[in-house]
Amino acid sequence: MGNCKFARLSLKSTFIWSLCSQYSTALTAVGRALIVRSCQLIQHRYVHSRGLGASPANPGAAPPWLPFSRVTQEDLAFFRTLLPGRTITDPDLLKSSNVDWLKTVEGNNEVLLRPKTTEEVSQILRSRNLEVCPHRGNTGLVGGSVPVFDEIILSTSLMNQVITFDNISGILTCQAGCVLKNLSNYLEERDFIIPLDLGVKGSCHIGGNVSTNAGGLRLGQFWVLADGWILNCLATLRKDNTGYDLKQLFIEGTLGVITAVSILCPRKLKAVNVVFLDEMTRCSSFQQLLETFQCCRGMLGEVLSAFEFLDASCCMSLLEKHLKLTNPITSLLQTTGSNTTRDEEKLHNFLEEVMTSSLVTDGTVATEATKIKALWSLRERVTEALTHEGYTYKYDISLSVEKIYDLVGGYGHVGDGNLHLNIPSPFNDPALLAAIEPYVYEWTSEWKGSISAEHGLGLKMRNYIYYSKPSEAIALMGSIKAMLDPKGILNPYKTLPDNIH
Ligand code: FAD
Ligand code: 2HG
Ligand code: ZN
Repeated sequence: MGNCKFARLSLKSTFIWSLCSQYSTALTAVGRALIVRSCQLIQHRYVHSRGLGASPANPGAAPPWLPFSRVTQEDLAFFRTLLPGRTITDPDLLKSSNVDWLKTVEGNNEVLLRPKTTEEVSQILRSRNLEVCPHRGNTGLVGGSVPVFDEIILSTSLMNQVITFDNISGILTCQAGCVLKNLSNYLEERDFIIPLDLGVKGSCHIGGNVSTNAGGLRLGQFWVLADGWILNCLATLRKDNTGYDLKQLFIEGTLGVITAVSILCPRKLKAVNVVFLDEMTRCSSFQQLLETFQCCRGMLGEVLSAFEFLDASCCMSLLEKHLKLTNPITSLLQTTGSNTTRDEEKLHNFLEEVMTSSLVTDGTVATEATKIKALWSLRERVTEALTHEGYTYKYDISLSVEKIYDLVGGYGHVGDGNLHLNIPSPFNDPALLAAIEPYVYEWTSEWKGSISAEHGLGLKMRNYIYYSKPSEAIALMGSIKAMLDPKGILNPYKTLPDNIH
């Protein structure tokens, strides 16, 4: 990663980048292997530590433990009667549910519950008044899906049924624990698609997607509030402008548990093309990529369905090294339309235009499903490749699209102005962290960007919310939380800062 476009970087970001390269080259092979192994260990282990709390100087620190009640034998007896065979207390079975996907946060939960119905979720919350952490896929990247101390894990893994699908309106209603890929297969068989595609679609579930607001896809939901109250807002209407839009509130399991969702699904279109463009390796300018993007929007218009970029010098070497995936790309675009001949002609004209104007030096078009999948893997598997590097400092920022490459390179969703900036290091090092933070947040805030474009705040980012939202808005969020969850039992320590001021 060390040779990424130094000339374009500001002084501070050059410092960050050069630190990264020093760290990755200065270690001997043996030392590196040892350090990498120790990095597999957990960054935030709050077990028994009862964290002292974050401070302005250390906003990423453990939150203070809140004195919730412990699970008693009476609670367990109640759960076992309510959920026979679905109340898990075996420490071996609980292990993986206590650790997040990145292996950076670990809780010390002793009970995992697997309800099957909304009514059971309601009973769990209403009757016992214990703090819960809802989860399912556990692919969240900000430590929201695992307990921080000993919160009960409420898993929706058995709430995995499609309830209805209307093939006239395209509205799907299903339980919250349906795996995204299963829903996608279900819909494809009916000539529809789920309007969201993530690299982890085989693991994440629709309830997790909706509660992290991935893809903004919800029409309506069924929620259970902290006191067990069931709220049915499972709209199956495309238009409904009656009152406040409550569905946007149910973020990261902090205000309610989502038990079912309704989603508007588009028809599956037959003509799909994926193109990778080679512009930056030779022309080496993000400005050129933006010009290509502009041209693409103009010439492909309504059929353009994705425009992603990867910094070839950073991301492709990781893919090659850890996953043996080669064939470097720098940007990837997808068109989805209904008319194969017309779409291919549009694409052909676009490619001719960008190559004639020297914005692009090369391009490969894939129309066949396996090749399309292979090209998407190059983009989607960067996150996985990074996990082999040891420790990764992860940032997920959004700002106006022409600014996204001014900080440092990375990869992301150009169309959304969303940059995933990942800085790998052989180990979790306070000196490196101090070089990166709060600079990244300050810079993003200065340019009116968001410090969490799509992954949410969870545990790790909760205290950074002030960089993206005014104090008044955060105070209002605190009031909403206090009203809907007065005892603070729903996914405590997540989303909102430790101190609201
Ligand atoms: P979990 O991780 O289990 O939970 C996530 C959060 O939602 C937690 O706070 C949890 O408490 C809460 N929650 C879960 N279920 C419920 C429920 N039923 N009711 C209330 N709250 C609940 N995100 C994107 O936006 N775009 C991407 O392209 C993307 N790509 C990713 C690629 C990889 C390789 C990985 C590891 C993650 C990616 N993510 C992406 C992060 C994304 O947030 C998750 O993958 C996904 O949306 C979370 O679903 P999940 O089922 O795993 O939820
Ligand atoms: C993606 O776009 C995901 O691939 C994950 O949002 C991003 O690894 C990341 O930082
Ligand atoms: Zn992303």
